Amino acid sequence: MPGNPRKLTALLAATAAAAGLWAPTGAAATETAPTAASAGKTAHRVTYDRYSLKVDGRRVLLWSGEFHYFRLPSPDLWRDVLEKIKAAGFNGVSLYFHWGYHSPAPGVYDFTGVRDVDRLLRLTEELGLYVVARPGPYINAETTGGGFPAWLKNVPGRARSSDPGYTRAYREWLARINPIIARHQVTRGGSVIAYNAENEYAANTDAAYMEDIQKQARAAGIDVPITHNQCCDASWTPTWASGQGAVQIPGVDDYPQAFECREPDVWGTWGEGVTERLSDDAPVYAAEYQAGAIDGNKAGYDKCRELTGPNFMKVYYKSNLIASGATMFGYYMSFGGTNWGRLAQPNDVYTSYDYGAAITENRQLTGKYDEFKRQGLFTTTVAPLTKTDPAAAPEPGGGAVHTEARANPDTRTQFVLVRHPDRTTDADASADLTWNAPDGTYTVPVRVKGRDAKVLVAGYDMGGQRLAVSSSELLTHTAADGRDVAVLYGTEGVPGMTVLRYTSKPTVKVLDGDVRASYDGKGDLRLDYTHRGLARVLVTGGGRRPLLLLLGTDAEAAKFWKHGDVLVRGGSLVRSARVAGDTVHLRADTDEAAGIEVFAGAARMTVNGAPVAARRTAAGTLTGRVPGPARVRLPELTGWRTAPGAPEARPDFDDRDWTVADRTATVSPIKPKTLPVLYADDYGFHHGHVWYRGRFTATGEETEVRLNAITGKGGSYQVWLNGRYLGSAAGGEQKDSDAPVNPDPGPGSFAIPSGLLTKGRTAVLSVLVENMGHNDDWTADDVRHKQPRGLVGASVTGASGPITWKIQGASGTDRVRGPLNNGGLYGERTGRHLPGYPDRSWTPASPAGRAVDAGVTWYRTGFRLDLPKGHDVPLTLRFGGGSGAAHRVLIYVNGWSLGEYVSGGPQRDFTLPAGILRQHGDNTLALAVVAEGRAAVGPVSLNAAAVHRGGVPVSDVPSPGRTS
Ligand code: IPT
Repeated sequence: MPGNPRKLTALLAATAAAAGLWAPTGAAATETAPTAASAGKTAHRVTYDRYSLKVDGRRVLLWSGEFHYFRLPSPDLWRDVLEKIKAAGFNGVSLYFHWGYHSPAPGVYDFTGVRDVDRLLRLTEELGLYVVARPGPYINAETTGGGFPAWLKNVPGRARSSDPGYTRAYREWLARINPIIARHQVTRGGSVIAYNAENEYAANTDAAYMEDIQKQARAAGIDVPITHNQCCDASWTPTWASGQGAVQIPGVDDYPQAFECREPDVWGTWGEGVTERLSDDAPVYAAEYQAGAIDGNKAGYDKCRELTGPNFMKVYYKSNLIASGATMFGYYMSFGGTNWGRLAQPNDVYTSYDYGAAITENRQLTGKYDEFKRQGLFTTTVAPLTKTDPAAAPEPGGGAVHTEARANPDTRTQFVLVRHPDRTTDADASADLTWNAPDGTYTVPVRVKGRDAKVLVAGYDMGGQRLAVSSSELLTHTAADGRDVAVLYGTEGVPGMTVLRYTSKPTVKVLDGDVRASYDGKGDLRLDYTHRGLARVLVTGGGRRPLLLLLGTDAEAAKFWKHGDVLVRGGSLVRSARVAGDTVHLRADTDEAAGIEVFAGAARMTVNGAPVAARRTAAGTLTGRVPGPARVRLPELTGWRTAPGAPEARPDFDDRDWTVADRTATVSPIKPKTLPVLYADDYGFHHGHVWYRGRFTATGEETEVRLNAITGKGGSYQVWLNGRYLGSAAGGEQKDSDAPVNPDPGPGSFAIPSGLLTKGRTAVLSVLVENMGHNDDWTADDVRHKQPRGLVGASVTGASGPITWKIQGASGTDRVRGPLNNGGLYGERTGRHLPGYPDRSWTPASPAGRAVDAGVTWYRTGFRLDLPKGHDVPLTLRFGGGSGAAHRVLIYVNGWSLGEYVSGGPQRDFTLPAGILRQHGDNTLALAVVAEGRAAVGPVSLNAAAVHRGGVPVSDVPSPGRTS
């Protein structure tokens, strides 16, 4: 993440030329996303015009949420999250593919296990979610190296350019990922509807490179439209809308709230958030629209969720829908996940990438989820939204509200935005709109209470009904059992009116609530009510099929779920609903015993495969009762054993197998302060801690060790001389490529106690340096991402001869867990983090209340889980808070690195995803405590973030133990 993106505008150069075109076709109608039926692999045609994407000529409004499979290392949970995304009304997902996650070394790629993206794409296909595939090669995403493999740091040639070195490298990645994406395209019966080239490619651009990415895609059979996500607004040039390297559908990223989560009430820091049209021939594409925030200032993600909460979503998303006419949306993020392993890019994020998203890191649904559902069900139900032009808005009368409108030129359906003129105000304003709707002119009273906005609809053929106008918002509608069911909603306590058209006087029966109906004799049936609870009105006759109209509040609207034509009310999550014969089959999660109601022609109900007693209601629906969750007891973490973990600090440690560090040149644009080059990446050690051991012949006059280390933000390093701990220092970082290269990064000077060194004897300097992850390459200039990790300068004041160095990082790559999983701590090199490590000889002791010395200390224990079957119990590891010197704790569960606790840091709860965690079996927990002085970690416990009956079946992710 670049800081304020506007800062960089000046760096960027403009290009302009002719637009690339894609065959426009088709009439207005909607297309639902691919369904399981399309698993029969029917090929579809994907086209577009200035209004929208089209599948087989039918228009699609793409409402997608961003999801990072690499931040959820349990493929069965991909289903959980994607089902939740689908149930929120999304019809698509936007997926980054992470080069570095798949490639530990040049020419080596892994697409198995937690990296099985073919499986991910099969799943999107099965669930009927369209995919915007975003394989970079550069992705940013606050992930290490912005998605580049760390080995790219050693490849000469500027990344994100057409330099031959980089070209060879990225073509290798594209040659692997493109064929996987290609076989899952909508055009081959799959889910991929668009392909995004590069990512916010606006600084130091190279059009030949941008063009070549697309050539590589086409050569691999990618034939869906190619898109790009331009940073922030069209002032960022090139936009890739025209000229060499142009894409078919240029889109814009918009983060109007910016990222200051400490001030969640400050709105619009980065502008109005109205997606710009970049091409006359392609739809307006909100490629990344803010749906959360990174927590650079460590306010905690709940504050980020507030900054981007339901009110912001109402005001900004609805404003954008009407002001921009966009029909392609990617909300970043729908679920953020975890920077497990060493996935984080250290400047902006820590272990959690919760992002303040609608679905939390622990896969829980929030108030933002409800708002997504309210908006998503609407945008993906109402077909005329796929083709709209700006239209005259109803006059707001004397009232203090702002109106803005769009209309479908074919159906004449109107969409009217109603909000405060100043989006950030929390006033309570009312107005009577004079609305020239397709069916007549109406006076429509509206009220905007607080930070809110509404999109009202007029002149809409709602199934078999005609909605003339309404001051309530439309959630969705279905047709089942020979009648229509429609849900309208509005602010609690605020009056509403709805006009429906009939050819003769219909019969109105108010089943529930207080609704007054009047028929004007000329076709208008007017309903007046106040939004309170859920009112039910049955309208029959009048020349139309029956309508069950449900009038609710925001909260009531959020209780609905829609799967195909089955509308369901209740349950904490309804994953799927299907009617077969006279039975409706639901897959649902419940948090408490509660009613569940189905608005479809069925007489029986099953929930999660089990029959549920159900009865028909007066409203012609079916209600059943579902049980709540079982009680869960979690084990205490006991039986700990401990062992010291920094033998490398001892002068007699055997480092015979270590790599000699004697290089004198580096590819990095940042040059070392002293030689030899000690950059960890240059010796093939890319992730986690590295150890250095330097030897020199002592003069006895030495006074000070002076070092410089780059760890990335938040890291530290530790120094021993002849086994004596000299202390620690903060690791440096090269913050921003706009700033001059820091000449003295991560400095540390360590006084040498007199008498420690003896003249003529070999002295051994041991240095442990953490690597917090690699910087991104947002500005495409190599300065950030190729900045080194490890020591960049070393000298001993008073020494006369040279220091000879050896270096050791991670030994080999864990085949299953991947290259980012572990670093070069002694315990990591010897498998102490793995299941089955023989720790019997270790000292029994728990981390709670026990102090450790500076350096590295390991703890291990095991625990058995037997969570109730058919439940979802997301667990976290909770750090109660320690004391003493600064310390950090690497967390390993069944050998998987699930995060780093940092004393005084923002995160105390660490997500332990089911699958990595054996929910019914034995688990191994290993902690590596790296302390800068004497410190106590404090209590560590298991904690349930929630208990749901339901969930998805989760099988254990293979977690090989120590073999030797
Ligand atoms: C934009 C990136 O495209 C995306 O990868 C991610 O970094 C996101 O922002 C922030 O979380 S960068 C834009 C905010 C300038």
